[in-house]
Amino acid sequence: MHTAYTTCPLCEATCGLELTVENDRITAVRGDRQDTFSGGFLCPKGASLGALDADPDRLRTPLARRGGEFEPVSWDEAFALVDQRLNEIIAEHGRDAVGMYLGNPTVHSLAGGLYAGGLRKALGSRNVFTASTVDQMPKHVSSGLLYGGIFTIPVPDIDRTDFLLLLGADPFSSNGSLWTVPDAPGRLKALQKRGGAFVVVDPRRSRTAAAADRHLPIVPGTDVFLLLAMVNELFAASLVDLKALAPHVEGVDGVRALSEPFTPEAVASRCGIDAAEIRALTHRLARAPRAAVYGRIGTTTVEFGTVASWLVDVLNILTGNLDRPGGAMFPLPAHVRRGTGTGKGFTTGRWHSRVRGLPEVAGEFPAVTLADEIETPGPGRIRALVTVAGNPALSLPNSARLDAALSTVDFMVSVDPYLNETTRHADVILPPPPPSRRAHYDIAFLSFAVRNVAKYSRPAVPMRPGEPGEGDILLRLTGIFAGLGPDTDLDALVGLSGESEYSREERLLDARLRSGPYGLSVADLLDQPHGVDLGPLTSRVPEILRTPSGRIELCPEPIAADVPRVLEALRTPTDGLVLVGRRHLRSNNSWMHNVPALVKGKPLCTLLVNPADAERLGLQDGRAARVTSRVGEIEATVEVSADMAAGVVSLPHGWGHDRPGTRLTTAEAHPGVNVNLLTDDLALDPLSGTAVLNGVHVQVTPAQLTPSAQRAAAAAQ
Ligand SMILES: Nc1nc2c(c(=O)[nH]1)N[C@H]1C(S)=C(S)[C@@H](COP(=O)(O)OP(=O)(O)OC[C@H]3O[C@@H](n4cnc5c(=O)[nH]c(N)nc54)[C@H](O)[C@@H]3O)O[C@H]1N2
Ligand SMILES: Nc1nc2c(c(=O)[nH]1)N[C@H]1C(S)=C(S)[C@@H](COP(=O)(O)OP(=O)(O)OC[C@H]3O[C@@H](n4cnc5c(=O)[nH]c(N)nc54)[C@H](O)[C@@H]3O)O[C@H]1N2
Ligand code: SF4
Ligand SMILES: [Mo]
Repeated sequence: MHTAYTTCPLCEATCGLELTVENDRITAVRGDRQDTFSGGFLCPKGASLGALDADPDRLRTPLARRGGEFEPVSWDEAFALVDQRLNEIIAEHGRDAVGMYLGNPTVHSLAGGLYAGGLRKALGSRNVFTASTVDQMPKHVSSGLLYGGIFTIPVPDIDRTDFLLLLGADPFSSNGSLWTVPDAPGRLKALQKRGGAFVVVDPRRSRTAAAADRHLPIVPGTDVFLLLAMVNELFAASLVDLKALAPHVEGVDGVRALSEPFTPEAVASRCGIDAAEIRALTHRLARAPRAAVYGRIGTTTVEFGTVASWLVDVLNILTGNLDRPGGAMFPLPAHVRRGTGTGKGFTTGRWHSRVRGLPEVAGEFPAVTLADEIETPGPGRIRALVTVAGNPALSLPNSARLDAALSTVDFMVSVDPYLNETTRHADVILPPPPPSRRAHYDIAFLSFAVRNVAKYSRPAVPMRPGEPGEGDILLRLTGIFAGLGPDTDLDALVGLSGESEYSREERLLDARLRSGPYGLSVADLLDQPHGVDLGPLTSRVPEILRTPSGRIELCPEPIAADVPRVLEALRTPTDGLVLVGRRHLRSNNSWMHNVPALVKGKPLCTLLVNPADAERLGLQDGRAARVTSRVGEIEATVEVSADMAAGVVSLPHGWGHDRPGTRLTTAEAHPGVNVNLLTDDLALDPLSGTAVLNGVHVQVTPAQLTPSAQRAAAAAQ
């Protein structure tokens, strides 16, 4: 029996864990109280890491489809099959015929952080898709345009601020996103205790909204109007004050002009928030000694995701809160070099998708068009698909269509520990080892951390002989794509030579740390199992900028060009019910419903309906409702809740574990329904290609009506 210290890989909070390991199994999980960053915080998901690790449904060997059935095969057999089939397809149809989808856990692993880029490059296909375009791509685009770098994303300096405005985020449930902030609830309560405050804008009284000093229920999809009105008011009331940032910003007048039509009065009824309230909020933000605005899923996966994401930063800049302590700041992680202050800037649309002509963004196409590229005949059609750590069959809009499309590809390989809704379509499944047998360093999330910290941990349990790590799997695939085959020298593939006492990933990380701003090494981190604290965030403008001008380009042309569309939407009245999503502390996107402790108790996948709407629509708590949208219909259990704003219903994503041919014993017993049978693959934010997952128009009727009565009831809405 021994104790191991590691970092939880399950969400962006990067909590330190203390694991008790007996006979190579995790028998207890505690928050690591000595962790320099998380201080012992632990949520129910982290607490279930042992159960997740030992899940009997987790695949232990590769599987290959033989005559319709999956059979265990050796690693060598599995890779040989992938090499043969993919290279046949590439030889016959070219590289674009192989599509790739990278899912969310790719950014939670050291292997993904180090090798996903090389994997994409070696494949050389334009048909690359990731979960970013059902998530945060609007923020990347806005940051690319403002600062020249898509990862140049400021985070609220929560521990030193006086006032936070949070839009479309529920960190009490999600534990923060693009904001690595372990124990967000504790830090928000500490803010209140020291006399500060936070305000939450959300159509649902979320757990975070319930704890806030003020909750503003907003009409879904209208944050862009609210934020423009706040900008308008800053100018109108002469509250614009860039402070130390002034010499580094251009385009302020352009922003003023863009915001002119969006007075608080003009947007109030569309947002469902009084003009006086908008003014008071703006003045509170501007007058707070130190403040920050933050927006997440409810501001990105919407019709105007990029403009809204940009406005979040515009407000921080116009109030002088960007890049100063207590405002919104840029972390300086240990593995990333300092910048030079200028660069090439950022553009999109360097090439376009074959079927819908959608622009490339950050080297990928919108995930909403994956089905089009599989279904539509012609040169460049996707005939083979590689998925890594993704479950697009549940996580992408109009998933009935995508699910059907996945069953038609000639060859599919999935790097995934489960036989689930997506991988059931694969020909070969390559399972990475469980968390206990993985090294950990957060390449992605330390760039969004509210303190500069660094932490590395070796696997808590030794790797099994002959067992490839996720890094080996990704590199062998890279070798296959590069035409070198699966047995190529993996060290050479990543530019390493000679012997070392360190693992391949450790050597690569070590090189990055040594050339990083603190000159750290892997050895330094191995000496500090609870992490190294590198201090509070520091100002980084102008060094961090990579725009051609060397300044923050506050009024980028692509954004300005999208604002007329916003104005048109403001003037176009809408009505009817809209659907939004939500997250729960015991759930994690689509893949943790197989852990009994996380799904026991009250069902999590319910349709939240405001009491007045329930009454009007004849819906009853605990009874089924039929929900219909342009693309599909589902039946969901109603939960009448005064937390929901009137006119808005909410259903979480990641459910619908009732597909045949999966191996998810617990999840299949708690299937829930897949909300993405309702979301629309034609609805997207054009600047980022991101799907509209919030603010989806739906009709809701009691499920017990006859089909014709249902149609009549839906038509009446
Ligand atoms: N309607 C609606 N849809 C949404 C959202 C929403 O809010 N509403 N949210 C969107 C967001 S933000 C996201 S990020 C996406 C997520 O979408 P995806 O990334 O497509 O899906 P996940 O549910 O995260 O599934 C992760 C997959 O990785 C596998 N996996 C788990 N751990 C590992 C590992 O260590 N290695 C490998 N190789 N595989 C692993 C799991 O078995 C699972 O198959 O969903 C999006 N879809
Ligand atoms: N427990 C748990 N934690 C997670 C995940 C999980 O599935 N479960 N997923 C992880 C992932 S991949 C991500 S991307 C992050 C996401 O992190 P968050 O963005 O904090 O996630 P949510 O909890 O979905 O919060 C989004 C909120 O936006 C609200 N909302 C919906 N539409 C609108 C709108 O139009 N305007 C406004 N203002 N609000 C709106 C919803 O009601 C919801 O409360 O969470 C991560 N952490
Ligand atoms: S908050 Fe996130 S990182 Fe922390 S224990 Fe929970 S799942 Fe893990
Ligand atoms: Mo996400």
